[in-house]
Amino acid sequence: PASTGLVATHPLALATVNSPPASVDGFVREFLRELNFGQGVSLQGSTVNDQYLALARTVRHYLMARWSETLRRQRETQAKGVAYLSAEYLLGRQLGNALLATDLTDIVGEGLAQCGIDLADLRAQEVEPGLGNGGLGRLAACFIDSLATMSVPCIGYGIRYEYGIFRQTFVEGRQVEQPDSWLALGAPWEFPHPENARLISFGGSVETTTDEAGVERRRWIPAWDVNAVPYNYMVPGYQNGRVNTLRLWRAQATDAFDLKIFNSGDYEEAVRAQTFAENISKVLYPEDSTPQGKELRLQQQYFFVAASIGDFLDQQLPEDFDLTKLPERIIFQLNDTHPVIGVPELMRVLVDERGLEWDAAWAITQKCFAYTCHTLLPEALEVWSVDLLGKLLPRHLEIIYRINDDFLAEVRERFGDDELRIRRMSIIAEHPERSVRMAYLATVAGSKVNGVAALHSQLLRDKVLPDFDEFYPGKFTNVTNGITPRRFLRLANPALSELITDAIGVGWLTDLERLRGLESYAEDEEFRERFRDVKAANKRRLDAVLRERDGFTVHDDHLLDVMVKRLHEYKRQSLKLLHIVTTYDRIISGEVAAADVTPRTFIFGAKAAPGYKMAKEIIHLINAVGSVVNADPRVEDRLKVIFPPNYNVTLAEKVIPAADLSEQISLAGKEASGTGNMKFALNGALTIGTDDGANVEIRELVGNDNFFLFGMLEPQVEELQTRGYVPSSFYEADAGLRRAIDLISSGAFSGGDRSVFEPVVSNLLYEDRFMVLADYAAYIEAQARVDAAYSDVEGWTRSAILNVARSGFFSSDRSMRDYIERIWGTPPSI
Ligand code: 7GP
Repeated sequence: PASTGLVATHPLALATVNSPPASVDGFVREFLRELNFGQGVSLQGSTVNDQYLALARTVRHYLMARWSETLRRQRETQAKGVAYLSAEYLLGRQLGNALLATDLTDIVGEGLAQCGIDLADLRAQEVEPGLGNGGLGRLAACFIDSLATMSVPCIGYGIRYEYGIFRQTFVEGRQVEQPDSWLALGAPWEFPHPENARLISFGGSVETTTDEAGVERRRWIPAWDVNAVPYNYMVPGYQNGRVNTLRLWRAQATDAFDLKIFNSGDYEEAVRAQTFAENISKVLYPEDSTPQGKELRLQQQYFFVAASIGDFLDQQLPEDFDLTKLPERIIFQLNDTHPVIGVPELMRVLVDERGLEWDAAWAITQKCFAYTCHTLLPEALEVWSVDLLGKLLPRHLEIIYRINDDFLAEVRERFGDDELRIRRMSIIAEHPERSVRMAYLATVAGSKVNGVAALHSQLLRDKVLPDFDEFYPGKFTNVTNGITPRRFLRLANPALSELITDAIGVGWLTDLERLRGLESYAEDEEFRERFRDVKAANKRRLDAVLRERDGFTVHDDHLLDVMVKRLHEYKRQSLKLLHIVTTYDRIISGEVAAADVTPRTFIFGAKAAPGYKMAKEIIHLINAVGSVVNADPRVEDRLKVIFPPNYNVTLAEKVIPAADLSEQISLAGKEASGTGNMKFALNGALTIGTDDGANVEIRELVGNDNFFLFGMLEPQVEELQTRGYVPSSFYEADAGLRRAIDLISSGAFSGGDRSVFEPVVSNLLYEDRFMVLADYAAYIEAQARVDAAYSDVEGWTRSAILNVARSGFFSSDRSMRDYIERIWGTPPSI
């Protein structure tokens, strides 16, 4: 409905938005207009930032007609869609993707050149929105890209954090976190709509009231509230005329400040309430798979989920919508447990606000949610103390209790008074404190529960939620993760994309299985040479980026051995480090001549959660080993360890296409899936990896000969655990391992100070929760296989090409098809 309520009389008022002409002249005119009227500067007087902002807005104009058309059609058809609820979206830069979606890259490049501007400089000006920590947030970004490209109706809902994932710097090799002010230079991709703010309440108490019909109803009397202001972002499909919406919420105080107190001169007190409310969307919690018990985090979760569900019911549905039909119209996909508070919220809205009976509301709710789990680490399964939840959301706690009572009654009906089972399955845990197990709530409420790789989904059923699997046959399913080939092949690796298109034609970008057509080219000598040229060019490009960014150099004749991901002990960056130290030790002890060592450059990229001490110690150790190894003349430059700080999506797009070897070395049974592993394979790196997460499926697809498998399998890990794992016995038994660890403890990487890395060393020797030492020997042996394989240039290239050719399965388009088929039942609507 038009907001003015007036009937439009001007002939242009009813026309749909028109796109500017897709020609160089048309673009230049539009761009200069934005520069002049939008930025308020002349071309001569403009800064690079002015030009970038004007360009972004201009490109936006080309998407606008598609966006309004998409919205119009959705309003009209009311087709079933997906509301993706995610606390994180790790989007990466927007400009390149928008240009690709509109097919404007050449026109824009040419037009800017006519203005004396290099498109590359403007691209480099963009600060990526880092509104996620790692895999889970990046996955959400890939999924919404795929859904738009497949013309599936989807709204992404999340939080517009003022500060995203911290900017990592190193001071004397140690991680120091800086705030990420991604909004400081302007945010040209967002559309704020303060007039559509929604009121979100917290705290207070619950009362019983009697309605007109004499029925008793529970009513929440909240104590305080905050506004949720929507910021809309375009999610363009790849050259298909569709633009979906990502709606991120920002917290704004309902009362800006207390004028009376302000005038009395107590400025701090005057804005206290405002600061408190607005903190809700101030900063992304910098963690990944570690527990966090902060009240603010629960506020964030409820804030965005309540705003999103309310927005959907009030704004996206026709006014007379019959809510019993809600499951035919929407599925709320829960990206891990962060949005699970949406379950009692929907119940509250349906029962308390819309007057539905409990059973009817529950029947709707159970069909409207589905839950994706992204972890196997017990400490990463969210729980909220009943005290906190009851204080912040008293009515929701009541609803959760009722859901639990009804659920446990069903369990009793099936299994009798099996008290152990009841206690195991209760949504409410009693120890160590009374708390709500959010994963259980999601499982009970969700129509489906999925893990993110075949092995993960199996372990989820067998180890994490076995009682629920037994209780709900058919509820558990798998959808193996995927990655968008638009960003991670076409945009990140234009040289390889061109080579692929030359060989197999266009079409692979939206149908990635077509890469299979490359298999035969693995046998083509000329193609192999061109493939190597591409890899070498990507290494030179990375070299240029890292030189300018951090002063590092990358040799294009080195094997590029890359481990980029969050720093976590289960991912085992320390195992990679032990390999480096062992190789170094062999050189300096004279066991091998430097000249006989395969020249390798090791690249690390990893942020540690600020409160995760051991992870930060490991970062320090990587940097320390790097400075010693890189400076030691005995190494003759054949080993280089580089660790550029602040690994993010932008850097990933440069690092991954250059890599030869992809390190995916988590302890079997700990990495839910991994998605970096897919990006590397798709870009022609070979994987050295354990039988974990999606590595299992990667190996099955690319073939054993094109993958370096090592280490214990999950059942062996389990068995060793049960037998009693004694890490030091591996240290005692393996001379190479002993020497590597002794070298670290000797102070060789800490200026002779033996105390610096003592915590890392003792952790490995006496605790080693993730069995680094147990897998060390197998890892070293596998790395020797890597060296041998790499010395066969043609054989290596053949394997690399086959990795590309056989990675089509890992497109996030395929993941979305699986979600549609196994979970959502959403027909793609064109
Ligand atoms: C990650 C998993 O660790 C990774 O294996 C997976 O590929 C990714 O999700 C996407 O499914 N998990 C997280 O990023 C995370 O924060 C919290 O998990 C439970």
